[in-house]
Amino acid sequence: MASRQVLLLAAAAVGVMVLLAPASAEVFMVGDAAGWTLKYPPTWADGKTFVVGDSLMFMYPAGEHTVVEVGGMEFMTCNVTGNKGIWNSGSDTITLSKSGKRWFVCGVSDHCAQGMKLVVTVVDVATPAPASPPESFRCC
Ligand SMILES: [Cu+2]
Repeated sequence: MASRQVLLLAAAAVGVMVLLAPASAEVFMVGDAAGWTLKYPPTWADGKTFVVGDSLMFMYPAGEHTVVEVGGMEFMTCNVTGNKGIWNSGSDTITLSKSGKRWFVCGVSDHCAQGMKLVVTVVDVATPAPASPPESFRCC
């Protein structure tokens, strides 16, 4: 009888772990159909949840735009000097490797001022419950 209860508990524990397991990493196509162009919709990121491990894919005609990672202050003013990184292949995938805010703008001409700017807030995955066994497992 006791062993049966343990089995049930174990099954329940596995079920909980499966439910809490992080979903596989998502790849977000920045701007969706508009891509990373002057048609980039400024509200694109609204309502989206970016989780550590997800990535952003910037698609644009190479040579016409760039992706420049900047700080929050630079983002406000479209200042790309002292940037944290530049991508210009036209098909740039940037992995969101840690939680926090990241700011991206286009570094070409006045495109940033025209709306080619993206801020994302990256959140940690909901962490599964600690691995310590339930009370009943420890007992004799
Ligand atoms: Cu541009």
